[in-house]
Formats: sequence, structure tokens, C-alpha cells
Amino acid sequence: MIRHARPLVTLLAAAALGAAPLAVQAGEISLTVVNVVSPQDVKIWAPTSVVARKGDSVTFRLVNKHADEHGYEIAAFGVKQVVAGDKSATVTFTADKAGIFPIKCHLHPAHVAGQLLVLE
Ligand SMILES: [Cu+2]
Repeated sequence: MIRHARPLVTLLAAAALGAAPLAVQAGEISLTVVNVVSPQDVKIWAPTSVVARKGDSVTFRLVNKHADEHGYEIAAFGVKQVVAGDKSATVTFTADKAGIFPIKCHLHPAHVAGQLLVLE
């Protein structure tokens, strides 16, 4: 039984590494956010919720998988980006205040909204 422990741990580590979209350094969040259709059949930016620490430099690569354009807005940090159909765009900002801030598509308010949680 013990012989099997190492391969299992290695597999789990590989899975964890594979899930990391981009290299992340201390004080930086770099994440790919993709507009997809949820199991509830609603267009969403996934992941919908992101956690940062106050002072983090945050970069989101926004990938729009749909043919029509969609917006990505975090008003509290001046982020307001339109991503054309089947295109990507990048937004960068500093999470310089703590709190819970809504993320939405400012073009289509019916989207399921997300949130940015910035910890003190
Ligand atoms: Cu939209």
C-alpha cells in the first residue's frame, strides 16, 4: 500500500500544476478568464469569483469563446473592457482596496455576475 503513495501524490501534484493557467508570483495574480456557457445554459465569465490580497497586481486574460462581443467590468477598479467575438483581451489593475466587488458584463446585464474578493 505504501508503494502506491508516491505515484498518487505525483499525480495530484501534476493535476494541481495543470490547473494553474499562468505562472503566479507573490503579490501578483495572473489568470485566464473564459466566457463560456454554464451548465445552467447562461453565458458566464469563468471563474466567476476571484480572491486577491490588497495590493496585488491583477492581470486577467479574457477569452471570449462566443461569436458575439461581451464586456468585463469591475467598476471599483476602473476595469471596463469589451472583448470582441472569438477574441481575447487583457486587463491589469492593482487591487488597492479591500472588499467584495461585483464583476459583470456591462453590455448584457442578464449575465450571471461574478465577484472579486480582496482581502485586507
Ligand atoms: Cu455579455
